[in-house]
Parts: sequence; C-alpha cells; structure tokens
Amino acid sequence: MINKDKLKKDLKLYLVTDSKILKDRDFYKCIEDAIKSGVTMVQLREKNTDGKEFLEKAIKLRELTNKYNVTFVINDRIDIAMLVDADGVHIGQEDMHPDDVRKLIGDNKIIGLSTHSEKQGMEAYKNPNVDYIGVGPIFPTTTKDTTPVGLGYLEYAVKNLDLPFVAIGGIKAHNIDAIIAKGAQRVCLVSEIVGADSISDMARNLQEKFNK
Ligand code: 3NM
Repeated sequence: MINKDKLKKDLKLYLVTDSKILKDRDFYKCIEDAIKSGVTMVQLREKNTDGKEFLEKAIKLRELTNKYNVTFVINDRIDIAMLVDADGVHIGQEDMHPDDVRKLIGDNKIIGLSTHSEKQGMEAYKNPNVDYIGVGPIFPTTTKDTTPVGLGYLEYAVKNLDLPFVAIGGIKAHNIDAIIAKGAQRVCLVSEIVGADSISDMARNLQEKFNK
C-alpha cells in the first residue's frame, strides 16, 4: 500500500518535464539542478517523444531520482513505468481507468489522476485506487491545450477532497501565494521551473514559499 503521509510530503514541489521548454539545455543536468534545489517529486511527461527516446529518458531519470531518493512517476505510459520500476504513473481522464491501471501495476505503486471539475475530483476521491489528484488548470497555461478552471475548483478541493492533491496549471512564482492562500499545500509546475533562466534559483525560490 502507498504511504499517504510520505506521498503528501513528496508532492510538495512536483516537477513535470518538458524538453521542448528546456530547449537545448541538458535535460538530466536541469532535472538534477531542480532536485538539488528543492523539487520533491518528478514526472516524466514528454508529449512529443515516444519509443526508444522516451524509454531512455525514463531509465536515466529513474537512476537520477534513485540517487537523490526522489519519487518518480511516468505520464500515461504504464508499460514504461513498469519496465523501469518507476514509483507510479500519472494518468488523465481520457486514459485507462485507474482500476485497470491498478490491476497492471499492483498495490505498491502510485496512481495519480488529472481532474478538472468538482465531479471528477469527487469521483477520484471515492476511488481507493487513486492515490493523488491534480487539481487544475488553475490559471491559463500554454503547456497543455486546456481551459483553466480557476480558483473555484481549488477551493472546493481544499474543503471537500480529503486525498493528497496538487494544484496545477499556470502556477508561477508571482501567483503561487494566491494558491497557498486558498489552502493548497502542494503544487505541480512545468514551464516556470523548466523554462527558468536559473532552474536552481527558481526551485529554491518556490520551495521557500512554503517555508514562510
Ligand atoms: N496538466 P505549466 S495543466 C500537464 O490541469 C498539465 O491537469 C494540467 O504546465 C491539468 O506549469 C498542465 O507550465 C500544464 O502551466 C501545466
């Protein structure tokens, strides 16, 4: 079974990869810098990469996250998550049902699910196979083709969904205080970290927001 207390801590500053935004910087060095500077969990999500290259990234990130004892999940690709012994998978509403994912990956792996409405959030909360959820997108984002749900759903999640969740979508250093003020205790970011001039400074800055 998944240790929910550990998972809650791991989700605190959750980084999702996107090499497109990283441009030509070294992928592994950037992720390593982010981990060293406070990122607590990593998800491999490369929408334009598949096959061999995705597998290679998964193998190397597994090594890197093992080195720093950081929780590592893989977006969508349950087969690759199993192959590299990732700590879990993150799936979307259009992917395989969490109950089927659980049958494949077993009881000791994390299942994360993206949710975009109160209805989806409540459904996930009632499903024991879902270990954590993403709540978003809170703000407009160019990283994913999706419409923001605003702060309303976050407020609902804080009050009604007693399972670990991360706020996601358009979260930046300049608006993270608003998210924390609404009661979010964990955040998931892509472009603000991987697109930062200094990934280390940005990760450190974001992490400090929670320690005020
Ligand atoms: N999932 P950024 S929003 C990958 O709401 C993803 O489920 C979302 O990227 C969801 O931090 C999103 O660059 C993109 O806005 C988040």
